[in-house]
Amino acid sequence: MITVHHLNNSRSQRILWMLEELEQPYEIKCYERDPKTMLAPDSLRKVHPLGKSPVITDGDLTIAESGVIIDYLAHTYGDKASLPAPGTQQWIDYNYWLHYAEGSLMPFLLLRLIFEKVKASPMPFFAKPIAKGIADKTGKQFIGPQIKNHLDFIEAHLGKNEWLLGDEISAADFQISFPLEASLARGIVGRNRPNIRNYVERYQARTAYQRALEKGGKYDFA
Ligand SMILES: N[C@@H](CCC(=O)N[C@@H](CS)C(=O)NCC(=O)O)C(=O)O
Repeated sequence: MITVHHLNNSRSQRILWMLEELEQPYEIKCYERDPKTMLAPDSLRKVHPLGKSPVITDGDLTIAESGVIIDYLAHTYGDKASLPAPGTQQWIDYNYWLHYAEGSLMPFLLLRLIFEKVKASPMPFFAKPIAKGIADKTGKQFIGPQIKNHLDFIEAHLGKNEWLLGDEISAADFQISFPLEASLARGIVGRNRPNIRNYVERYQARTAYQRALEKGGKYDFA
């Protein structure tokens, strides 16, 4: 039996969505973020030394990193016929989007979140304008343009493709859901991105997505 070690408001929501799409039985073990630090509880380290979510166990296997989990589930429980053959452009595109979400897009969203937190953190009054100045400058000159570059790219891609890999939903769509949902929730994706908005709305309306939401508990990004 697959066990999903699920942290509230986190990337593990996309694993629940995938398992619901696959109609694969699984159980959920829930973990709650510390409301102050937002970190996962130490008990998650018993499953994997980094103590991050998602992690799944399946029999003797312990699998961390959402890209690896999604790829494992697609190959183990998915429709093998729909998986792209190694060496083809489809296979490269599948792997590209699977790695892209965590490897290229998430780091800039995380940087933005960190600098926003720095600005809002309590600090001596004389340090506040300095911290705000550094955060604003970094945001304007580096992080903001990088995020715009990525969102322009995704917006253009979704203008030409219903799903990331074309006409059919695939594992790559589960993987990109978290950064897009976090971007929408934080107002980073605005009204000027109709393709991203429609794409997210389209998959969030799927019954499997709705079932995953019910099972996963609190998730602020849907
Ligand atoms: N690249 C990893 C990131 C895992 C990760 O950082 N997960 C966050 C939740 S979205 C987490 O566990 N945060 C709690 C913590 O760092 O203590 C993946 O995609 O699985």
